[in-house]
Amino acid sequence: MFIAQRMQPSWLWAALMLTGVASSASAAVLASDDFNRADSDTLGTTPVGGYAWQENGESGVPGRISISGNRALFSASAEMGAVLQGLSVKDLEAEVAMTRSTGNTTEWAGLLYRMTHTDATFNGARDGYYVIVNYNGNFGGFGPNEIAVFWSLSGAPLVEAALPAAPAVGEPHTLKVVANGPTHTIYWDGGQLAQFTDNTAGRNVPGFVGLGTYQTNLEHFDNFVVSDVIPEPALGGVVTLIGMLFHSRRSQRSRLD
Ligand SMILES: [Ca+2]
Repeated sequence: MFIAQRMQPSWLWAALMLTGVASSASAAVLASDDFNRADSDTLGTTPVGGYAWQENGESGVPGRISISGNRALFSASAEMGAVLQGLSVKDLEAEVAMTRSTGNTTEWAGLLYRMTHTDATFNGARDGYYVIVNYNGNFGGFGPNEIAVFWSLSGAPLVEAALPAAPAVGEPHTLKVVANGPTHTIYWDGGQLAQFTDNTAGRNVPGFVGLGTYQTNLEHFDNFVVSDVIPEPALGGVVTLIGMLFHSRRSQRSRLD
């Protein structure tokens, strides 16, 4: 109150503008893949970033993870994963367009991040965050048409939320996660769906990013993008900034007086 009463509007604006600039610093794209290339039995490398996809699970069989119609196609009935080699990041934004391309046999599909290993699949054998869109499966009370995030597929979900509507076969949807320190936010088709904080030791660390499926018989992924995230300034920093501006103005006035 004291500060607000004594500060001139111009100083308030300056403080607000600086705060805005600090919290909206642009993120840089680290890797992206539109999968727009010739059909192939392997995913290859990302056009932006040049990271090689490591295909896990049943990828050894041609066609189980492939480029098909300018999208990535996962077409096995077991756990699968595709993780970028050489890109380890902690604070990130990861986004992908995903399309459930068959009906009842499709269970899970989604994103992996902060993974300890690049050979991860949706089987929980590797530590990391699993963002799972559940079309048709059941796992510890986590049911169809929900999104949940697990650490290593162990224990209860860290967060769980119902999808706005059941994804129809052939209908693309956008899944995005923003991980900033211990705070994780999940978006579906651009809208925030869930958020959680995880302060467990050993989880606020860099790791690998990728795609995963489980019991999925035809899931298409497209437009995968990984960006870094500039950590937002702590509230204490903002208060300090305003305090410094106020102090500076009072000093000027003292000298003038
Ligand atoms: Ca594409």
